[in-house]
Amino acid sequence: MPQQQQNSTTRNMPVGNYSSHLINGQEIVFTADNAQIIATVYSAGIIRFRIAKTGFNYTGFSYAVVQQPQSIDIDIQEDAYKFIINTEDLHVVITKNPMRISVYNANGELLNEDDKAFGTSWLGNEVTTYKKLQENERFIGLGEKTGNLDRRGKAYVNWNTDNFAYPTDGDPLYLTAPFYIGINDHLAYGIFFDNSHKTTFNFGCSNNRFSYFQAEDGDMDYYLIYKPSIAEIIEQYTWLTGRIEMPPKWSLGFQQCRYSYYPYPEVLNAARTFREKDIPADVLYLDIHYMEAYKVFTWHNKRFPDPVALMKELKEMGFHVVVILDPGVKVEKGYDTYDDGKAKDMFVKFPDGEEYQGQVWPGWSAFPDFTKEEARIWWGEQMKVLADSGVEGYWNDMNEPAAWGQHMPDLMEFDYEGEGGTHKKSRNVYGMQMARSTFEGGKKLLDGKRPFILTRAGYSGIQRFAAVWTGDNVSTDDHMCGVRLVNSLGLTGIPFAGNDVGGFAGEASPELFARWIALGAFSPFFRSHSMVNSRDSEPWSFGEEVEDISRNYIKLRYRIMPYLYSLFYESSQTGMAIARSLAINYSHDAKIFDSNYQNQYLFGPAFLVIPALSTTNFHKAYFPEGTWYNAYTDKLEAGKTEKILEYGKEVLPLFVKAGSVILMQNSISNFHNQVPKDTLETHIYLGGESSFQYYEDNGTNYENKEGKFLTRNFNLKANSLQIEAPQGNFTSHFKTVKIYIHGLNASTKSVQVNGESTAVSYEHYRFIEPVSDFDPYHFPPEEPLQISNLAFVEIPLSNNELKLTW
Ligand code: MIG
Repeated sequence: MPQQQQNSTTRNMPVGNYSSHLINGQEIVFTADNAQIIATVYSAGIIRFRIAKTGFNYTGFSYAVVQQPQSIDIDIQEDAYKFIINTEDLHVVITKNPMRISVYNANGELLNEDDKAFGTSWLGNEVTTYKKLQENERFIGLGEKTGNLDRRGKAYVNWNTDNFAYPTDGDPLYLTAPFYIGINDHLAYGIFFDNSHKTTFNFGCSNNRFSYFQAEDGDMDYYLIYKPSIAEIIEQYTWLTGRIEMPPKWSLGFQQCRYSYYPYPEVLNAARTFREKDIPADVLYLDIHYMEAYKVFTWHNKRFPDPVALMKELKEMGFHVVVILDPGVKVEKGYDTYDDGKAKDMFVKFPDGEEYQGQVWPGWSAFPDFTKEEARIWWGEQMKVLADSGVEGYWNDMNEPAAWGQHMPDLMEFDYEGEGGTHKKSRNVYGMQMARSTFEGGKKLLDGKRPFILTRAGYSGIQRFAAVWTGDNVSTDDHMCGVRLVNSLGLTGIPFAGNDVGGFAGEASPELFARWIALGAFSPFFRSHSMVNSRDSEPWSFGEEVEDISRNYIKLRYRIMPYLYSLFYESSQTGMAIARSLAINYSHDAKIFDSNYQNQYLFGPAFLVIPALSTTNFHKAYFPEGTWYNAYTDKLEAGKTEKILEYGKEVLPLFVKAGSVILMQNSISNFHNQVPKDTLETHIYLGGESSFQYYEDNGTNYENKEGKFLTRNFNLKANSLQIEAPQGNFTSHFKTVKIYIHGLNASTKSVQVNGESTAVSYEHYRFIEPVSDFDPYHFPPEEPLQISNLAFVEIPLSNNELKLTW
């Protein structure tokens, strides 16, 4: 018998040699000396390996995976030394003595192979898969992790943790996404290690032999994904773990948070100030002070005596409110939520059946067992008091779960969908299940409207339920570069993410806030937040100049909404990131991993964003392959070049890829009670080709799921733009299209619209307005931030195809 107990003489135990196998369709079950291996082909590009010490003792249930194996053509071969599994994309070799796995693409190029001695091994109950470190291998992904874009040489732990004011190399943080992408010369592959226990990923850290992924307990269970591009690898990964649903459009607007706005006149005051100052915003947050003694599902009756009236007044001003929900339920007889939860057996317990209690904001608290369906439904029902007040957004905080002291006892027991699990197995999925419960509860209560859920903790698949923010960051430039965490979440199938603009802990300087709010406008989730008792940090709190800068970029955010909303749709269909690390499109260009450039990203396919520090006006930039338009001036930058840019805090370095289509509208103050003009501004950037799929629906409810939406392809070629007829069952708000032709020869007098010659008009165009404290040094007059004489044609937009040629 294999060794079962860990003791001081435990040595590494690999799976050993092959002894027998059984083929079951797309699955092969191997028995080896010390383990069983189940290899299951999920799709042409995905193979799953489950490896357990002899005798699987689990159901194979996963909170992350939403797919079953697809039935496809595969070919299995066996000889004296090995098995081979071939699919359209994969060539997998499993040797017999010892049992080791190597994965190649269909051309026979090596993607990834086991360490020849260790492969998958155990040290006691700890299971590890060792992969040979390849010479030029890089590692990206793993979700919300600090550190460089290329994670080689580093190791990371997944153990959801309330990490207040985390250092810029802090680990672990709040969320677990055990999926990474290895990049090997010209190839890339993905590995998703679906084990909810504490896991460690080592990318050649403190060793030069292997990378490995390891779990404290449970079985080895990983999916190896191969496709030719990283975008397709993400598409496959999110096929497995699910994708976002279209969020309510208001949640893509600017969101203002603070710990905390209370009593209620403070909230109204913030709302009015946004409107008076003409700064668009859609959301205000209520942090923990809205509750009575921090009791979840209560309103503090002095601070918020009439929430219904408050929500109504805020809605009239175009604001949605998002309220915080912490999982800890105050232990207090006579408090409905606690009494009811206890009576119905909804809380996490010790193995002897006693309720677990930990201290959080309300004092001693019990924790709903979100891994139990009844508890999720129960929690959703508790939300009624908030939904009845008009709340449509819910913010799940402290759901790692956090408790003072940060050491919850491991013996606690969870339902884990009936399978049972200790704290060790359940912790990393707890936050995700809370978000799921909140999302499903919200859907039931909101009469068909889309709820918005924001979560701090999560596990792979969290994207199906909630947006994610990166917790308690700090007001420093380094933390602003925490956009890298957001981009990394995007690599891991979690596109709807952002960080606290301005920084949560500490106090932003005006320069830092200006830089950060401009950057935030190009973040999928755009929210400013700050710590209790810190300085005011609304866009107007840093002086007039920063107020102007904030207005500029928040307005720009609202103007690009037709583009951005379409990107959310794309993501809902393919899992594609919205803020795209350059590693997605330029995976094999070593420059993009350079620490000077690793923060740069594409926002959708068109915008190249260069995060700029607050301490300098000089910014190193790298332009990857292609040609790049300066977004403000239309000046061209050649690809594959490095450059030092000079921009004061008024301006975010922003470029547009030649060959792009960007769809815009005029700025509005909010999405609740304002509509843009019916002109769809279509910016095309000559010098390349692309196709952009525009998406539109009503932005508020689930009629889109019944086909009430439209898509419309904008196909840009070297000499033409084709706007295809719309598809779908929705009437567009836009009646006119104003096509701006960037890069058109300025002497062009006419273009062809559907074959008919049409005069071109010219106008000056600004992405942003000059700020009040105009500084000619930072805003050089010889290079005004304006596109002079931008060509355009304005034409009616019908449901017919439209073709523009020049
Ligand atoms: O113990 O609710 O990350 O955004 O403002 C701190 C108060 C609890 C942590 C969250 C932060 C929030 C704060 N919360």
